[in-house]
Amino acid sequence: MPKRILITSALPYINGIKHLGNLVGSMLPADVYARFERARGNEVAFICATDEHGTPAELAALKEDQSVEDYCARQHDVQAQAGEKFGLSFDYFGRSSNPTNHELTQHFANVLEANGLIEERVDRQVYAVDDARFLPDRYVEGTCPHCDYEKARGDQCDNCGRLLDPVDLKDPYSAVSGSRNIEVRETRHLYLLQSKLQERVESWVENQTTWPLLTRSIALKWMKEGLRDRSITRDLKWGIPVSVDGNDRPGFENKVFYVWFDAPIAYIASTKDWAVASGGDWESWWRTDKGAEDVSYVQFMGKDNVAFHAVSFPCTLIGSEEPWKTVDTLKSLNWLTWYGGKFSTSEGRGIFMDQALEILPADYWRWYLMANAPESDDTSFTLETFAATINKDLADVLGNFVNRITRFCKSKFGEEVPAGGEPGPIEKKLYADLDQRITAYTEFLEKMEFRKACAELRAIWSAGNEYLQEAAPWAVFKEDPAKAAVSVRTGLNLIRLFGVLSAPIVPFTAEKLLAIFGETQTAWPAASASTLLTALPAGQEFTLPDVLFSKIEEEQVTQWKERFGAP
Ligand code: B3M
Ligand code: ZN
Repeated sequence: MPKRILITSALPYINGIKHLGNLVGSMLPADVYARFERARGNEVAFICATDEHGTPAELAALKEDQSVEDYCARQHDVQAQAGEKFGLSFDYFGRSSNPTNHELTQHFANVLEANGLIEERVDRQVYAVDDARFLPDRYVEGTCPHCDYEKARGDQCDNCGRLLDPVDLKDPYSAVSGSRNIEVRETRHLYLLQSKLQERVESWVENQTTWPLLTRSIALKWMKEGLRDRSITRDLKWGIPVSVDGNDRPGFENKVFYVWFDAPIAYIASTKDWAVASGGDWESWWRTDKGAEDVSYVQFMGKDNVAFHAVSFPCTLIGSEEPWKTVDTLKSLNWLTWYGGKFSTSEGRGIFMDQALEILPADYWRWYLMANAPESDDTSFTLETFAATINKDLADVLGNFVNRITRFCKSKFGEEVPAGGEPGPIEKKLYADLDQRITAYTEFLEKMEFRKACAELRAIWSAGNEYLQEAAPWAVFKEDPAKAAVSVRTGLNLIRLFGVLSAPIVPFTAEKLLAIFGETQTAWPAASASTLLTALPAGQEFTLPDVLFSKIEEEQVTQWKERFGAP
């Protein structure tokens, strides 16, 4: 029976194209997992979207002199295209600003209120007299009360990393106009009474025994500190209105929901948009009364997003008292750093998705990023280790193997799988080795331990090289052509098997490997290596592939270091 697997990646924020750190933090591992589960014959819904509300969107639009609507529409397309070029196989890449998300967000707010979980409270907020507006979150900057950094933003200090309340900033000024004519004024907001949900959410978290350690410990820490009521509205124009026609809430005409309230709801809304566009049934993925009870739901995200997914979003879902599907497995990743420092969208530091593809094909990045995924710790990206990894793993090991065997076959047997001979002891040794490794590789992917999975895949490629080295068909060909035929046939079958196994991680390369034999898509191997490596029949034609990977030269590294401002 195929399983039904719902996969969501944290929604990339709309303010500009994402860097490699964002990519490996959620979208890429989610894609690898989605591709793997599809290959195993499972039914997958892989959903993502741009996260479009909040102050960073408005500020970015302002900077580019565009309306926020136009800015978001354009940036959505830019991100959708970059994702496609990276091979991110979303079933749907939606937008949190879509009407469906407006409806669902308002729906949740209404039911939460009906359940006694929402309350109006009067807040003190930073107000810019000259701008005639409140300055929530990033609209206000000033000096950090903890470390005296002078450009701290209202919601967070980039220097010491602490979360801030805008009213605590020293010497505040407006990020919009620079005005220092600032007051603190009273304003009404909606509060979600998370404190009332403490028991229900805590027992739900405690039941999540399959969550990885990192996730679980973050969630339990929040539980221990006690859930605090949080404001879910902001004094902004861009966003999902609180007050809508026919449902007027006096005093909330110029307010919208807080971006972190509506963004996770966009997972549901985007699934719905997808279903509407493709004729599917979204409720069977999200409503446990409509079939979702047997869905396995996996979320991918960077570690800074865990609290929102392990606590806040569950508060919304559980507090609604409606039968919504909640997450089963929450895979969170640490940071990828740029030479030990921060990748930064606002400061343009590091390599961004579009730039990466300008210099090398997607699979080079996909391989390096997944093989070095920041799973157990933060991991430093450097162009030097990147080049070394590509040259060794992709060019020397995988590329060279394919090149060598196909060219040798062509020169001695022609462009078809050679006949003759029977597998002997070295083949049997290879089968046994691969049986073990394929099982391990499959298990690592299943458990989403990507670094280990990549190490195993690399070992599988190497096993091919070692086999060829030992069988040495070029040396035995003269005396025993049948024996050479066996190793060449095995080698060609290995290429095909590499194609199947590598597909979740380096899909474009996998496609090329399979195309050598005129194949396109193959299911995850269920058989043992002895069957897998005798799958291509003698006489089967193949096409000589172009060189799969070119090595990265030292001058290129030097050039890129300069271009991307590497230290
Ligand atoms: N947009 C991640 C970020 O930009 C945030 C994720 C939302 S997931 C619902 O840091
Ligand atoms: Zn600080």
